[in-house]
Amino acid sequence: PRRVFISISLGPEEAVGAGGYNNSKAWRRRSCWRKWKQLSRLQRSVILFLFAFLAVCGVVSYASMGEAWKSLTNKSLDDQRTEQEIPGVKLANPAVLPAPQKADVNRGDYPELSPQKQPNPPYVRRGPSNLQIKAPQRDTRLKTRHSTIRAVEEPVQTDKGEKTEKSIISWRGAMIEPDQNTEPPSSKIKEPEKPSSVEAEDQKEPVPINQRQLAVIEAFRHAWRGYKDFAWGHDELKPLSKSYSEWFGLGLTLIDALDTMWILGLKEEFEEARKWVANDLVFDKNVDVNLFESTIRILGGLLSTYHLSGDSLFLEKAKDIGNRLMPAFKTPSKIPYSDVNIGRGTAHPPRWTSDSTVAEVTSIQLEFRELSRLTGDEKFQKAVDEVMKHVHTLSGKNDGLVPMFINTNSGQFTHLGVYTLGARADSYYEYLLKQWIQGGKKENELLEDYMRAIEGVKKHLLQRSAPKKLTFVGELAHGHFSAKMDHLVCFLPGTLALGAHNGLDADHMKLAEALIETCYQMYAQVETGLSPEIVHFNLHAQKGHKDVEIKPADRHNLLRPETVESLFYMYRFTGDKKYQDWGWEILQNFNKYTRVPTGGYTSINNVQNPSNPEPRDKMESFFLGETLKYMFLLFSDDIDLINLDKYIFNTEAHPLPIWAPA
Ligand code: DMJ
Repeated sequence: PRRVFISISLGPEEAVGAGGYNNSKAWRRRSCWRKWKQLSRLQRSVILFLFAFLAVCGVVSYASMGEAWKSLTNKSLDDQRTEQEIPGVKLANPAVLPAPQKADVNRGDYPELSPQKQPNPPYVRRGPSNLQIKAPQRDTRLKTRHSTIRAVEEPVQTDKGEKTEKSIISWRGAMIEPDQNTEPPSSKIKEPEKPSSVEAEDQKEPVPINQRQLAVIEAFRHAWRGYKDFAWGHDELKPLSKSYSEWFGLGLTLIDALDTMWILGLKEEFEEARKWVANDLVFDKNVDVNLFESTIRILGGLLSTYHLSGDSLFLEKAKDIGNRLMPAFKTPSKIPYSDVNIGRGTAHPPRWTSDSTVAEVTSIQLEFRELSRLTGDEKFQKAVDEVMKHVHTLSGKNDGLVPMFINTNSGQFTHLGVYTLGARADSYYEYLLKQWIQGGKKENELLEDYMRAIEGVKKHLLQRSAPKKLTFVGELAHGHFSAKMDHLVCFLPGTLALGAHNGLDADHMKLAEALIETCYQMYAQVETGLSPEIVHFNLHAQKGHKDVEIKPADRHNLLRPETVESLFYMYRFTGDKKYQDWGWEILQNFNKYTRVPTGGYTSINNVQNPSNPEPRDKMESFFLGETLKYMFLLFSDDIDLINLDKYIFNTEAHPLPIWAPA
């Protein structure tokens, strides 16, 4: 049935139709209330529920928006603080060198290279001071040194092209940003590591270079001029014939000299050499190279230059040569062959034997271990560690002293019974200690072998000469002592001093002091003031005879570094100026008897004839790589110029970083 509604007007103000539009508050309130009353109970419940729900949502979202706002405010405060506290430092890169890749050989494992951790909180600098992003101080100091050189030697030049404090790298050809990374890790493992130049150094006053250091710079420049004019890009300068000799055909002198130029502050020379490395250094060559020599000179030189300059070009080249040398380890015993064809990827022993030299197979470890740390690829370290572990277990040693040869098939020592600290065994002892230091002093087998060997030296090889009672290291051949000492043995005082500095027996230092005196006498007792290659000591006083005797076949001098190297360590650790004075005498005698006026220095045939030392017409690459570098460092009073608590020198004087503790 249809329902009929009747509308009744009760008053004028309420009569919409009669009174027109009424929008008064009272009317609206009453109208709403009426509408509400007209709703069913269900409708009213739904509306009430919706209101309640919206109210709850409102309260909750208000609370969370407050939190977000608060944290936003805090973040921007943090950012401000960060900018104020470490200007110029990218906080995502604390640049802490990692734990050594292989911390403990005893465990036989290879601890992972952990990627660098994020700092927490972000603005806190972490790690020991020597392992952090490099502060501008070092750049400033290097620049100062460089400026000093220019001030003395050349008219003042403007600093054009030099980098400002904002970059990590100063002028040395390589520009890297504070957060520069090496390339991504190889397929094998982990993050690659940063160069050690990316580190902070304590804020210290720059140490100006002195007159003796300037003399070394002058000598270096003279040598370099000869190399540049007559042998550029070749292995060695022949300064008399104004030509060159080739050994591997890889610009050996240039590569060996790179980090010396960096340390001496020779900007232009470094940049020129860098260009050659970038454009002309090619390892894809059908050429046989000696594994040891190319490791210590080329791989070592490239790695240290990478660390000093931060320029990834050198790391790329180091990886290339490192990979090309790896076929040497493919032998039945895993004791590497002496020679590798770096173009063909084949390796072989010398033609006449399947033996390798003990010093050679045990003195490539610092370099390959560092290459693993930098690339994150453990294969390099694994190969060289295997050699050390194997040699550790071998019989045929005599109180820690090793024979000179080892067979690549059987893995056994050969030619037993001859023991020397000279040629073919020397750097075995040096690298025992240096690997132990490089790895953070944890690899106990290395230390054990080193300590035992030094006891072996004391027991079997030490003697005193007459008349001056010089302590020297002779040789032992099938039970017979020989009073013969190679100049090469003069690395030993420096190594002993380094060990003592790192906490080993104090009597190692005493022995080092005695031996460096002997090495100095090997120069001082000779007519030219330069040491021969080999000396024989007199054991009994004879009228008119000095301590040192020289055989005609041994009286050449190859511009070798070992004595100057040890003088450097001795001065660093004792501060005794006599070591600097001895080095200064030696430099002057090199200048007197081996300097070639048209550029370069030459090895000589006869150190006993000052009027005709018989120049040999060859400048060995280690004269620039080692001898002059150690001279420069010896004359320096700046212990931070290659700090020995941060760097370890390889046997070719290329400094590599000591790994940070875990
Ligand atoms: C260098 O190549 C190295 O120092 C090596 O360990 C021994 N021989 C020369 C320098 O004399």
